Amino acid sequence: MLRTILITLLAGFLAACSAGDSLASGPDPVMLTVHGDVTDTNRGAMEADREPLFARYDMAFDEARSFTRAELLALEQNEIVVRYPLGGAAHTFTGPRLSAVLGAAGANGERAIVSAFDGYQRFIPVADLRSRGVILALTRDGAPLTIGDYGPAMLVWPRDDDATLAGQNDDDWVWGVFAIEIVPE
Ligand SMILES: Nc1nc2c(c(=O)[nH]1)N[C@H]1C(S)=C(S)[C@@H](COP(=O)(O)O)O[C@H]1N2
Ligand SMILES: [Mo]
Repeated sequence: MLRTILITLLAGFLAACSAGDSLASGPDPVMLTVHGDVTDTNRGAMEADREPLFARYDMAFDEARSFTRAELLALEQNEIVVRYPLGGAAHTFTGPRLSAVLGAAGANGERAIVSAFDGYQRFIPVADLRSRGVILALTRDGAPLTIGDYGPAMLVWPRDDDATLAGQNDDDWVWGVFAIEIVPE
């Protein structure tokens, strides 16, 4: 009994040490920023002089909700098995539902502007993102999405399971997602 307690304490101590903020093992970087009409924020204004990607796409904000990969993985993970690209082979994607991500950000507007590294943007009704079971996929066939393929995150829709989405094209399957702006309409 005592031995178990000591081992538990030691394990906790070691975990606390390795969770430290060293350069080698520090917290993972932010990979998604939700801005615009959001209430549950955790960061301040966009700073154009040190945030050139936001600046490049004119993403100015006074506050926003940022998510690290770990924070996205801490939300409930859902799986969608679906053929992508349209007409292609089925793949298994996992990640949090957009409803959970937008919920965590306290998103209130009507539309979301989903933006990717390459400047590709889609305006998508928030109601669709909340109700359709669409996920912000972080893995495909068990492997993390990577910057260079579809990563770090991609919108994946359950079009093979939901008859009302059947035949949906790939336009709203945004890959390389790094920002979502919530706008009134
Ligand atoms: N980031 C990003 N996502 C994107 C696109 C894109 O150009 N950039 N194109 C969309 C469209 S129109 C299609 S058909 C599919 C496949 O596009 P791809 O051939 O560029 O991969 O990705 C969708 N998601
Ligand atoms: Mo397309």
